[in-house]
Amino acid sequence: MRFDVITLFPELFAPFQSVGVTRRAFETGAVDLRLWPLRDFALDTYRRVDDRAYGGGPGMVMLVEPLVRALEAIRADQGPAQRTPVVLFSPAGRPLTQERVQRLAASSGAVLLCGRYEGIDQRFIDAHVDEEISLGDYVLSGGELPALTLIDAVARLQPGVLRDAASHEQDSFSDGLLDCPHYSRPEVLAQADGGEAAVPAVLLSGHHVNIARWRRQQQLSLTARRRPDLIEAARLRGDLGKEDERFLDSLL
Ligand code: 4F9
Repeated sequence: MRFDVITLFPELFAPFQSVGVTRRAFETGAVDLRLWPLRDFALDTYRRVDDRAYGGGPGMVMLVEPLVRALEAIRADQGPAQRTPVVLFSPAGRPLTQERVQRLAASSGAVLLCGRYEGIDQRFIDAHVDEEISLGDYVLSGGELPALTLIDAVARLQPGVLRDAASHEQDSFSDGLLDCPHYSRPEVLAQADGGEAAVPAVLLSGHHVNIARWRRQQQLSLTARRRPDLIEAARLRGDLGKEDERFLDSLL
């Protein structure tokens, strides 16, 4: 799959090309990241990509024409068979979910448009943007961090990118619930107050059925406490069985 990123700050993407899961996704060719520096597509010799807003007010607006020229260059590079949808990161978009990430991970990719300044001329959005995505109800100084967030979330789902192929089947949200707690050595941890923090005994029991049940119950109780909306959604999808419902009842 490919991501074509339109940005004023391509250098922000470099660290992710040299470390971790994203590096592996780029090296194996699972994800083809292409950066399109917006300033290269400016019309004038000052390489202007923004201007004042009609109607007045503070802040600058990203100009239509450089964006159109960047998108034309991407379309020419892709060829007609590989046209991918244009995604804009904006607080006005639909919230990003793991379900959306999974669908994108199975697709041929997207053009990621990273906004800066107060906004983008609405005429470009109306004509060319297929989907607006929000990371949450807060304002950032641009769309680069959301783009990197999306690329990371998608990259780790590509076959052969995670060291352990099963590890994302356990992730929070992969079954619509929060993840269970995890423990490693030592079995008993000395604490500053003189007490001890032990690993839950069931995890040392070697009894795989009991361990699986304990983990499921931990997921259910954590999700019920922190994110009751996710319990309701799982119920509506039919993802909760009789045993799950009995356990949830026992928490009240
Ligand atoms: C984008 C904030 C997505 C949250 C883009 C300023 C943004 C954002 N989610 N804020 N530009």
